[in-house]
Amino acid sequence: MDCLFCKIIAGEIPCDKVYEDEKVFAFRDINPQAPVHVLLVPKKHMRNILECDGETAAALVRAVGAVAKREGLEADGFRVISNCGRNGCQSVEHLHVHLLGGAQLSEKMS
Ligand code: DGP
Repeated sequence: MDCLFCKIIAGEIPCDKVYEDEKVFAFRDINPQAPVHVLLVPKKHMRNILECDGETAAALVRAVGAVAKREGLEADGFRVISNCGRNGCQSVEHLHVHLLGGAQLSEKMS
C-alpha cells in the first residue's frame, strides 16, 4: 500500500518521532501550525475516523493525553483535530489526529 504515514511508521521515511506505544505512533507535523504540532496515527492503516474502531479510538485518546503532558501542554490546554474527507481538507488518507498547543490558538476553527 502506498501510504505516506504507513511509511513513516515503518521507518522508511524519516520523522521527528515524539511517542510510540503498541497501537499509536506520533511525530511532529512537517508544516507546524502552532509551537507544538504533533500528529498521532494508529499503526494499523485506516483511512479516517469513520473506519476507526473503539479500541483504536481509546488508544488514540490515551496517547493524546500522554503526548500533551510530555509536551507541557497540560496547564494551558491544547486543541485536537481530525480532518476527514474532502470537505474536512484531509490530505493524507491515513487516520491522524492533530495535537496543537504551546500558544493561544485562534477561536476560529473553520
Ligand atoms: P491533514 O491535512 O489533516 O490530512 O494533515 C496532514 C498533515 O500531514 C499536514 O499537516 C502536513 C503533514 N505531513 C504531510 N507530509 C508529511 C511528512 O512527510 N512528514 C510529516 N512529519 N508530516 C507530514
